[in-house]
Amino acid sequence: MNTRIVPTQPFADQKPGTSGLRKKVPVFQQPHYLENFVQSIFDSLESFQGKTLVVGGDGRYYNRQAIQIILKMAAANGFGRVLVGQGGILSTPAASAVIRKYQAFGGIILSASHNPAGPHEDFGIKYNISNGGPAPEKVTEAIFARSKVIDQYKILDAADVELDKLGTFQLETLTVEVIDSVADYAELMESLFDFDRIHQLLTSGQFRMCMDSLHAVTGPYAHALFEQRLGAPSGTVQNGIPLEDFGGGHPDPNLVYAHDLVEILFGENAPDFGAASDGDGDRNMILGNHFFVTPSDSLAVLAANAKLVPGYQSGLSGIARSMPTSQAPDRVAARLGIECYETPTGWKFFGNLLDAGKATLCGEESFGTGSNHIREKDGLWAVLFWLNIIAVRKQSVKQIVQEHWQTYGRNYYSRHDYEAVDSDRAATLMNNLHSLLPNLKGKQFGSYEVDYADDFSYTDPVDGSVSKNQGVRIGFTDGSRIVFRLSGTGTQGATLRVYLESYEPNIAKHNLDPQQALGDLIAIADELAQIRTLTGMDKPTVIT
Ligand code: VG1
Ligand code: CO
Repeated sequence: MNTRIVPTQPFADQKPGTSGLRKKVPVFQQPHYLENFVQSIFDSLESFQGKTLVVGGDGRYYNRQAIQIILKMAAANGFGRVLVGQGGILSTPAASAVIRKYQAFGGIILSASHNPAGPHEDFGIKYNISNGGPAPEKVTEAIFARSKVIDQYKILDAADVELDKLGTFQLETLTVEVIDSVADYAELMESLFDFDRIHQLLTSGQFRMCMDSLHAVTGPYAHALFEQRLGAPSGTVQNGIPLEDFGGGHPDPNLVYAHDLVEILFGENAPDFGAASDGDGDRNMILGNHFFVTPSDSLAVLAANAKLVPGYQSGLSGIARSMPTSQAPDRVAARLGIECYETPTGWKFFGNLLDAGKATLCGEESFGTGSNHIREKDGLWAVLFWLNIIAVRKQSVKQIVQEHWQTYGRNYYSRHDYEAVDSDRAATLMNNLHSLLPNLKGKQFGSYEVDYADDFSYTDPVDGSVSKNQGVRIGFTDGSRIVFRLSGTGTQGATLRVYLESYEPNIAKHNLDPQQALGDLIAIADELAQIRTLTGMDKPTVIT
C-alpha cells in the first residue's frame, strides 16, 4: 500500500465548538492542519477497519480539496468504504440520513454552516457518529485531547478521485462510492409527508411559495423536491445553485441576512409562503404573507399540528428544546401530556433523547427544527412540515400562528447578537454576570422580580453525563427570562448572545412588536450586564 506516514506537530487550537471545528480557510490551508484534525478523529475511534464512512459538505470554498485529503486518509487508516456526495455535496441533514440508511460507522461533514465562505472566510469540519448525529461531548473532547499530542498522520499517495461522476472508484483497499446527493434524502422526505396533498396545494393556483437557498447547499434538494416532485413552477427556488462563496452572501436564514426573501414576502403582491435555509441546509426560516414565524413558535406549531402529518400521525413521544429557546413548546407539551426536555445549545445534546425514544421533535431558537427521522436539524424538512400543515388546514401561515397564540398564549421572543466583540471584554462581561448571580434572587427590576439566577447545567437523562456552564439564566417570577451566553461557532473575537422572552396570555396584546413587548427586559439586560459599556456597541449587530 502506498501509505505515507507523515510526522507532524500539534496545533493548540483544534477544540471543536458548538458544532465542529470552524476556522478561517487560510488556517485550514496551513500544512498538516486539516490532516492533524482528521487523524485526531480517526485516532479517537475504535474498530472502524473495513467499515463505511460518509463524507460530504456544503460546497463551500475548500470543500473539494478537503474531501480529497479525507478520502486518502480514510484509505490509509483502513476504512473499507466511503460514500461521498456527488461533487462533494451533502447537506448536513442529507449526510445524517445517508449515515443512518447505510448503517455507516460515521461521517465527516465539511461546513461552517451559515458563516460566509470564500478564500478568506470560514471552513469547518465535524464528525458524526453511527446514529447520524453530531459526536457527543465525550467524543469531541477525545478528539481535542488527541489533537494536542498528535505526532503523525497516515495518508495514501494516490491521484484525486473524480467527484463529479456517480460510480465506484478504488483507492487501493478503499472503495469510494460517489452517490447522488439528493436521492436518499428526497426518498426519506416522501416517506414522512403527504406529497400528494402538498402537490395539490402547490398546483392549485391558489397558493404561491418562494424558497431561497441563498446560493448554499439546499439548491439541488429544493429544486428536486419543490419544483420537480411537488409541482411548484420553476423559479420557485431562488439562488438555487450552490456557489463556493455563497454568492458573497451570508447564508443565514433570518430577517437580516435573508433580506431579499423578506422583501418579497413583505412586498406588494407577496406570495403566501416563503422559506430560506442556511449554508449546510439544517436551518430554516418560515415566512407567511407579511408575517414572520419565530423559530421557537415554529417548533411549537409543528408539535401542536404533528398529527396532521403522516410521519407523525401517531403522536409525539416528547419534545426537546435548547435552553435559550422560548418556552412556547413547553405549553404544547403540557397540553399533550408529554415531556418537554431542556438541553444545552447545540444539536448534539438531542441525540440521546431521540435514540432513547424520549423525544420526537426537537428545536432551537436559532432557526433549527428537526425530528427523530435523522439526528440533525433539518431545514427543508421543516418547510415540508409547514406545507403539509397548510395543505391540510387550508389556512394562511398568519392564521395558523395567531390561532396558536389564542390557544396557548404568546411567548414574545427575541435574540440580540453582538458580533466580533473583543474576547477579553466579552469574558469580563460574563465574569461580572457570574459574580452577580448569588445575590440576584428576590431583587426587583421595575415590575420584574428575579425568581432564579444561575449558570445552566445539564444532566443527560439517558447517560447521566453532565455539561456545565451552558449559559447564564435570569428568570423572573412571571416566567420571563433573560439568557446570556457566548457563541461557540464564531471564528472572530467573541459573539455575545442575549436571549429575551416574556409570556403574554392576553389575546388583546398579541400583536405588539416583540422589541416593544420586550423593551423592559432589554433595558434590564443592559443594566445587569453593562452590554453597551463593555462591548462598546450601542446596539446589537443582529436582532432576530
Ligand atoms: C449556534 C446556535 C446553535 C446551533 C449552532 C450550530 O451556536 O446558537 O443553536 O446549534 O449554531 O448551528 P452558537 O454556539 O454560535 O450560539 V449550525 O446551522 O451553525 O450548524
Ligand atoms: Co447550519
